Amino acid sequence: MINRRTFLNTMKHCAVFSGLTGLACADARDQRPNILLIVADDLGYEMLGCYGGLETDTPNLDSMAKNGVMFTRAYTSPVCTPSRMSLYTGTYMPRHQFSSVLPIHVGSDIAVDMQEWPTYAQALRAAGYATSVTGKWQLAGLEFHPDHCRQAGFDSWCVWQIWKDGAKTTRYWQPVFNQDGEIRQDIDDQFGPDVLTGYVIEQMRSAQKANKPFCIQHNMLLPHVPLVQTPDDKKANCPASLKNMVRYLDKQVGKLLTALDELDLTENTFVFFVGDNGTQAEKPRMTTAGKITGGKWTLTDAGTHVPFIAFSPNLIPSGRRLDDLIDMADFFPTICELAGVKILPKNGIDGVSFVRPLTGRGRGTRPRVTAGIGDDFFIFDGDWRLHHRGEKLVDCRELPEEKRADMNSEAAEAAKARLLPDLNELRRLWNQDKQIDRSRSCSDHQAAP
Ligand SMILES: [Ca+2]
Repeated sequence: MINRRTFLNTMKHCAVFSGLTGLACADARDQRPNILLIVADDLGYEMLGCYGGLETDTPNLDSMAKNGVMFTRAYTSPVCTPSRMSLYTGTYMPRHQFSSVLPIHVGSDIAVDMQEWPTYAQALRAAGYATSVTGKWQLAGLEFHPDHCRQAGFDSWCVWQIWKDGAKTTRYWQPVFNQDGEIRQDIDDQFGPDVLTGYVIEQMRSAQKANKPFCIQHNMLLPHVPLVQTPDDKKANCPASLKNMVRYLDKQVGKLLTALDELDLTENTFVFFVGDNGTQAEKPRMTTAGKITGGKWTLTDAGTHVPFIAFSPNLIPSGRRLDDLIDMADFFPTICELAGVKILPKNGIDGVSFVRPLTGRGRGTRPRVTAGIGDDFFIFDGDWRLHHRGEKLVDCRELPEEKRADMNSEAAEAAKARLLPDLNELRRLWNQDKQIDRSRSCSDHQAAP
């Protein structure tokens, strides 16, 4: 993808280069766009000011939305593992069947077979992208599978090693991070999220130096529990709070956008910011549209509706707010399309590219999204949600309020008839041979990382 500004800059670069060497410039710079995919941990859409959130301050994300594209209807499964499997592999939960949290935080040696489940990162790496990943790595314990990030398609990684020497470690203060196979020894006095921000900037810089486009999946650790004091809280002597952790997350996003500018990379980079599942909070959250209750772990709107902002002021028309439905599985084909990478039949993905709405060329083509946890999943068209379990139909026409549909109404009956074929297709996937022993998944919500 090239535009006028990129083209002119390239010509400028070529002129300098050929002037110095006396050689003609034969496409000295790889012009494929960079991808920075930022994934927040446990952040529902209602926590951002730009989505009507009234309880937090998110100036950087609000500005990113204002100068980018804000998708108002992005959905995913309500807990890490099923959501992230859909993100990496472009498949729905009933297909990949990793339906709850893998118990790597309690020392299990279970691992997702990354040959069986190809990722978008493998495809981009094979096409010459510099790929890296940070933060939450939920698909295997690195103590038992030290090369797992590489197998999943990432050249380099700086991830929280959740389990080490027979015990669970921490992500925030005294973080235990595995960088490219080694435990970082230099970060004891640092706040984990700061370490990751530094690593991402380093990765962008080194890809630029190597004249390679980069694809970085930055799995932020914030604002997942436990509630801890951020460095700013410590300075101001404030108690730990979810609000301040979200504020700190926002600040880290701001730092990354500034770094892109300083490296002169903004013009050729797509920045995506998305949540991996709904907020984990006991208390309701107020928004301009009403009160949001519940969140993570539940197959409700609050559990599955996540923020998704795209920012690339030079590559996409900015200042748009779109209600096209986005499913977490859609990032795989979208990223591949933006990078000019062909998706192979072996990938067998369910995702649908959202490049059309992203670039302002038309509406998205996805009519429905899905999400799942445990032994339930749903199909949702933006107004009605039909669940596998009990064929429960939920009326979502007045979100954030949702209510069980009145099956005596014609509208509900028609909605069920429309959604049932798609639900049955998901059931067909779900009833295929199981890829994993799901009894090994963790069902203890409190014990999850
Ligand atoms: Ca999560």
